Amino acid sequence: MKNIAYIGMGSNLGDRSNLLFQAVKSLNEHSQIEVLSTSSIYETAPVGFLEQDLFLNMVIKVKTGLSPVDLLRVNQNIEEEFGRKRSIRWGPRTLDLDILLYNHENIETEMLEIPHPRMTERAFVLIPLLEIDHTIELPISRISLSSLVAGLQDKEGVRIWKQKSGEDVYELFEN
Ligand code: GSY
Repeated sequence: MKNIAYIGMGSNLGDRSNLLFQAVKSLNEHSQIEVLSTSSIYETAPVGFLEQDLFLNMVIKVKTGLSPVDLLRVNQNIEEEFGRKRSIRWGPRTLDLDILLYNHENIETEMLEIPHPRMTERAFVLIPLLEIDHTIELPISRISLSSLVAGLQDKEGVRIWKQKSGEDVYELFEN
């Protein structure tokens, strides 16, 4: 398992933290995925369609033997398994899993775009991502993500909901 990927996770319908827990657990239990670290959990104001409940968002770092497309399929299966509901395009959803980065690759196909095309505009992605690795850069562009975060307006709506303090990837979900 030699590939490193970062996955953004979000939920604003149902038992939000339990859905994030189930997603981390399912990914970690896959034979070709190891969850290396997680960010804290953040409660975030909705971006896009504003008339909806607050999200819980977090980012995880994984080591994987899967190709980007196979990792996408695993994410989609987990979203389905935990009852993904999404009636409005930018609206509420039970569980959303997005591959943000995969090694330093740039991928543009009909199915998949990596780096995730909207990640640089979203404080609810960049803040947890930088918490995991504050030196992270986008492939090719060498843009510093911390300088991008400073310019984002929606960062005011991103607050720690549960702080990560140790190394255990399940720590956030214990009472
Ligand atoms: O891109 C994921 C879905 N999504 C989110 C989200 O996860 N968090 C916040 N705060 N706003 C969002 N708008 C959309 S669409």
